[in-house]
Amino acid sequence: MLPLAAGAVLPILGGCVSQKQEKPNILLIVADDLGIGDVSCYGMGKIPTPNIDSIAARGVRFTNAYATSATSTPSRYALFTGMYPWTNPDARILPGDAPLLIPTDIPTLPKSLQEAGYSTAAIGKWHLGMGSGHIDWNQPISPCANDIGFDYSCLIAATNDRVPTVYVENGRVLGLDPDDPIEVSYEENFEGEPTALTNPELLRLPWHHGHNNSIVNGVPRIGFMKGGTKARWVDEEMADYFCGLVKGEIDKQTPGKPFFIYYGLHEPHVPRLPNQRFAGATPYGTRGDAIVEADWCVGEVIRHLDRKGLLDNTIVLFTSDNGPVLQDGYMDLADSLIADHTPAGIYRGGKYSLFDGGTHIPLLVYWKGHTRAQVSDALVSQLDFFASLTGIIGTDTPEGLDSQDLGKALLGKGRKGRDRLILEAKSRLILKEGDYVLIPPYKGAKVRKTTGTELGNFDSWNLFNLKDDPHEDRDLAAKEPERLEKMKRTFLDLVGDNYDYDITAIRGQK
Ligand code: NG6
Ligand code: CA
Repeated sequence: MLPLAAGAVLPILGGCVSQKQEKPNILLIVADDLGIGDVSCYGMGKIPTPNIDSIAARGVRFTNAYATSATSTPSRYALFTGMYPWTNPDARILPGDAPLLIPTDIPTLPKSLQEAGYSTAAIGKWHLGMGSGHIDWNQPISPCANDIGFDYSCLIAATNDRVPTVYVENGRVLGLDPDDPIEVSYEENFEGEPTALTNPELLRLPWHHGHNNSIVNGVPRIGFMKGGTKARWVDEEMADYFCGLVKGEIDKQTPGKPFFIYYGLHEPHVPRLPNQRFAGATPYGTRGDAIVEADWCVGEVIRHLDRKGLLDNTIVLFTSDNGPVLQDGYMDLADSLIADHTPAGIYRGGKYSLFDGGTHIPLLVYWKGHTRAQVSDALVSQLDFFASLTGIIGTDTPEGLDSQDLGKALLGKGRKGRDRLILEAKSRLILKEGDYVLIPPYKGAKVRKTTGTELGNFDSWNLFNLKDDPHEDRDLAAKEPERLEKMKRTFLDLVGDNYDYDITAIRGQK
């Protein structure tokens, strides 16, 4: 056990009239498509992230932490529900008008925290759907994030490249002019509305693949949208907007009542349009500059907590929803300017991939007086945040979750992580167990041409030892047949019918 540092919260003693809060606040920051090599304290890449690194300066830096999935929706589903995303066949990249993916009657992390007396807020990227079918964006949208455990929410419905390009606060589009109603479609354009195909002259950021529907702020998007002109976000102001909301949320807190804030950073997901003041912050183009912007936001929020005297009793977690990608649909030069920067660090693949770079993400955890500067190689997943955080704050953890209580590991008080973890990329599943990873055969292209991603699709079972071979270059299937058989059995026992050689065709994911 670590000794409690001065200023750490001690249990209230009998007779003490102190209003001291017993449970710690929780600030969970989840970046979008940020690689392990994009965070400078991992010592792999070249972009400076001093504010994010400051979490690790007195906290735990995990070198073996995983999102459950190589894309956002399933990854965030697991994080909030504590369930493997492949147990819900709808948990895959959602359009901006998708219904709420998380059923309102299942346990969620924010609900459990609410029950434990927390005020809860979700700010930033959502991508878990809202409403129950066809959404009228001009009316209150129900159910929404507030129905799965958040007292307050202000969100982008999906991603910053998908319509509608508006903020949705507590289920209502913010700043909507009733005389200019919003309409959204993922099927067809609205008559007379410009798209990237009909009006390329309106574009200030050209598209590379996909992203050729409605144009908002000179940026072509996925999906069609009409109206809601005043409500549309300004991409370059999004970081300041959400950062300001998080600070405002901190200011709103009642003394003595703990809070949970989920802060979904939109960076460095495409389109990468950081504020002008970050232009040229790195030699890596707008992707690098967007990462510096995200780092600035993290610093702002941490400094704000500190100024308010709240940092001392706040568990700060910083992570990313999936691995990095350079070319994800716009001609923003992210790939040609990459030079010596390595977003996925020493790992192979990235976003969308079954290779390690798809899900091996940064994770930093800091809680003053409880964590000390250290590096942990315990295998932990965002899937485990639910049971671990409820365990740490001493409240009930619902039965039947896939989430494991790794609270000790998360605070650096033990090195015991998970024994094994199923990872997912576009419905394809693999098994990670100890130092080994088992990749079953999958039909489909070896490389996703549009993004240049090595997908990890093999014709046979592949086995890698990540400790000796972090880049997964040497298949050990023939060399270690016994381990291969054993891991195959474990994998098939765990995933059952969810393993299918041709799964992407079945689930319609390309
Ligand atoms: C893909 C988009 C990509 C990105 C991704 C979601 C195309 C061609 N590509 O379908 O640009 O938006 O979805 O990313 O449309 S995620 O990080 O939210 O999962
Ligand atoms: Ca993502």
